[in-house]
Amino acid sequence: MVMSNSSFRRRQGAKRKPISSFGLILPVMANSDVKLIGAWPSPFVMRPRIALNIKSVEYEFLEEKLGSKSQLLLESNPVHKKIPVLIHDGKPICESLVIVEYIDEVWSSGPSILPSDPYDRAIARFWAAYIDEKWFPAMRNITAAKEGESRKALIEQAGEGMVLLEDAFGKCSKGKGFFGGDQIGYLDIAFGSFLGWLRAIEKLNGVELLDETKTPGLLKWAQRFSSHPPVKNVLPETDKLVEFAKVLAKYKAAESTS
Ligand SMILES: N[C@@H](CCC(=O)N[C@@H](CS)C(=O)NCC(=O)O)C(=O)O
Repeated sequence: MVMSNSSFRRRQGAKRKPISSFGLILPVMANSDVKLIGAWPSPFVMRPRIALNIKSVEYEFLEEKLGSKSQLLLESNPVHKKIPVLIHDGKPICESLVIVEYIDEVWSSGPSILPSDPYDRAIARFWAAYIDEKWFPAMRNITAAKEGESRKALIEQAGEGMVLLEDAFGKCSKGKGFFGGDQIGYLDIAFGSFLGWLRAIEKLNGVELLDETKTPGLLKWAQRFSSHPPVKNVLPETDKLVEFAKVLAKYKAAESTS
């Protein structure tokens, strides 16, 4: 279940000792002010939320509204004007994967997110860039593409990407449950943040991208990732994203005619 913003804020704001996903009581970081500008449906915003949960860092979630940008967002990310933005002790950090790396470096109150080995780190960054630059744009554009050749090509492209990522999963996980091994790591977060939208796009378009025969490892990984404690309250339910996709499509259509 996805928590409402108010219940989320209550939970995050509560004065309690953070408990890690392993049940350990962690020291509270004194006087650390952490805010995240975001919106619940954004896969990019899910990344720092999962990373903060892994590190048991309490934060205030400042939600942007569809169709408008707050003054704080415009001031904090004047270059791209996009979410997410993490504001740590008044200092803004932009770009979701940059934020995840920052969280990993600043807080040691939970397992490491980036692999410790430099080669593994380079490979994880390589696939994260592939996901953002090639795979996600193809997948996202399936819904907007008109029936016919261009839609078919995008579905094929996204499907081929899934097969490449299935292979990457085999190599990165080294037979364990996550790209990061026994724990969810950088690449799990980079790719897993798109799982909600992947399922919504499958449903909206009657296609199967996560598939028993072509991507058996990813299929099991997706179930494992989605039910992992730092993730499960962040990844929205498929139906909620399907409804949001319809609202977004109407909003974009109205915007293009105005
Ligand atoms: N590369 C950026 C992408 C962030 C992004 O595209 N955010 C979207 C929300 S999902 C946004 O803020 N869009 C508003 C806009 O494009 O004006 C990241 O990883 O943070």
